[in-house]
Amino acid sequence: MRILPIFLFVFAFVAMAAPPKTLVIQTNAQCGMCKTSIEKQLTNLDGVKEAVLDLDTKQVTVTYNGKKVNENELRQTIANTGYQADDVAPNPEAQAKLMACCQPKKAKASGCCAPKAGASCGKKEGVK
Ligand SMILES: [Cu+2]
Repeated sequence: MRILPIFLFVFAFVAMAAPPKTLVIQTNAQCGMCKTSIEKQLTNLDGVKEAVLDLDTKQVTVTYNGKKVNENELRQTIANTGYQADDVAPNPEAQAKLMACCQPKKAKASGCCAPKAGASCGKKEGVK
């Protein structure tokens, strides 16, 4: 096994350099407010460089330092904000505090969710 030492060397080198990792997490974000709060909570974490949520796919792409924060912590942060994160269920208390339209069960009934990023849940699109 001559390749193993080489592999370990490369691995050690890569670990030292700590290039940013990227993780895509499936959430259940409903609107621009969901997007803002998920991105904000993630970027508040030490080690997270960037978090961008795509409202079309509801996936958030996180760029982070794998030495400072791990995948489970990223998902847990989203769950603690009140949202689904892959197979991690949302924290029920946090979810209950979200705007009604940001909660999956109430979202359809209230119909107030703003479809675009930056828009507010408090106002219906196109309604004064
Ligand atoms: Cu929302």
